[in-house]
Amino acid sequence: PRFDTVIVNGLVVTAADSAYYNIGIKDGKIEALAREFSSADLEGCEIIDAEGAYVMPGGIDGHVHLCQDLKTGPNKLGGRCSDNFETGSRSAAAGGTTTMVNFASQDRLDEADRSLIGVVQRYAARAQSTGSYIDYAFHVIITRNDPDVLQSELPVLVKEWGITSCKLFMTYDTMRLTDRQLLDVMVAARKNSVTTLIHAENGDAIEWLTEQLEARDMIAPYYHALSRPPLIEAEASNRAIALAQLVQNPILFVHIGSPMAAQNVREAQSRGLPIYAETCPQYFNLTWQDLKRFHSPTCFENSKMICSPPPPAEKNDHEALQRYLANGTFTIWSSDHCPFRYDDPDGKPAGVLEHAGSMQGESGDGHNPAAPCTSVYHEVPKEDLSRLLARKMGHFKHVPNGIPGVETRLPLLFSQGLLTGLISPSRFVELTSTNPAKLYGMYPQKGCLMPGSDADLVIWHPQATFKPFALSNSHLHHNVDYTPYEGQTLSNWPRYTMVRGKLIWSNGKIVGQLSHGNFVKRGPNSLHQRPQPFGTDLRNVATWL
Ligand code: DUC
Ligand code: ZN
Ligand code: ZN
Ligand code: ZN
Repeated sequence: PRFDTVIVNGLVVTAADSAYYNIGIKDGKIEALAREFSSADLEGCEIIDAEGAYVMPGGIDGHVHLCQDLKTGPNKLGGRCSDNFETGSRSAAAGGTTTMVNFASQDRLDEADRSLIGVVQRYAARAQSTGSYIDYAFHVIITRNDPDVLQSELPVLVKEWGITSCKLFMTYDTMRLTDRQLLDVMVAARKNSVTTLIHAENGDAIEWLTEQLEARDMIAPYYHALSRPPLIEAEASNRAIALAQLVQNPILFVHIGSPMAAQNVREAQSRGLPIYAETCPQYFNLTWQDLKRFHSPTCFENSKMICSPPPPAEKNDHEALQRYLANGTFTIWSSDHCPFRYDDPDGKPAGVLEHAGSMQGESGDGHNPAAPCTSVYHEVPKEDLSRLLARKMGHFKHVPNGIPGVETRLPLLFSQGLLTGLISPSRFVELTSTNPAKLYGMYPQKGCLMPGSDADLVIWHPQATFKPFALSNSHLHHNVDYTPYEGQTLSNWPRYTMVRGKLIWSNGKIVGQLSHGNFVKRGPNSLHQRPQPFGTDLRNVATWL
């Protein structure tokens, strides 16, 4: 047969356009596209009938945390990760994602982690130990400026591992780099064509505000947001843009959560600077109110919603962020999947016990202390509770930052962005697949449907027959015991997820193999066309740095 599989009757959407055509797949790759294949061409191959539904390049999630074991410091990213590559990739596939880029994080307090190659090897071994249903790659998180390591190891990471992106932090005392360290690492990244991801929050200001809140006993989960008001991200993003411009290094801001920071990005882009931005569903669905919701003064379910940057204050901010999604400011839409369980004392509830009284008088939504508590938190075994107390944790700053969402990333944007008309189907594909593929050096192997590209596809349900439903965590395939989007109405869901020609998810079931997912060796960023140093203008550091 000419093909192994042919997708028929699909409304095929790429970042450029949409049209009805058939897709012929051979040996895991797209072999040919045609208005219609002849019956001779179709003979002997498996036919998948899309029944008029959207067919798109598979989702690429550029921001996933699996098996991340950072334990150091308060105000932390660390906590026990409940998803490994098995459960994480299973959940991703069920939500239409075919490739994920995970973080391999250097632990600054662990001397053994001085070697970035060692860090990457450790994470790669974790992926290999379970396997993965979908393809995967790694960003490296650099938490220290060791010039010798950067000089000797970055070229190896790029050439041998295809790791062409790094993340740098401006906050968290055990992770952040000072401004001059940021400059040093950005210059090293630029020399190696490594795309720099920036977590932009002003760490000093967060620590100062946290102390101010502590002095007033304002340490319940809600105050996490007050320790990081929008100015925190606005200031840091503005500073990072200036530093990036100084050394002419393109940067991508991860998880932008405030309209002020998005506006900084917009302005930099209109000045022609190579500044890119990622945003995530939490910033379009949650507000400070979600951090306030609690059942009784000793119930801290709302620690589930703690993430950094925090959700915006109110619904108006969602609308503002939506405008940046529609007008092209945001480059990619990622999940920032952080799999911290609520029933795990080393997960979400860590630290909310000791100061339980501080919520008194701060009545949240639906507060009824007389009603029985339905919080899972109260079911944490007694010995775990005493272990928590013994560790003297009791504060939002001890709750690991981040929330789960690798599976809901595409469906939320489909319902809230594509079906509402906020963004076009092509913009949907650009945000969820094509741009991450280009930015992270996987295009055109991934992120598009050209002959020769990997046959990574997501096929939705025919819209006319799909019954909207209320999302519940029991629908999801991660190993996390909650979803921040519980109860949200979703109006479609991926029907088929195909990775390199193999169905991984089909009609509500995982049908793929853990051995199928491959490590993706990536190339340079192709979204950014690196300008050649030109002229003799000494204000242009590219001519002399
Ligand atoms: N940064 C992330 O990338 N994820 C969760 C929290 C954080 O600070
Ligand atoms: Zn971050
Ligand atoms: Zn409760
Ligand atoms: Zn993250």
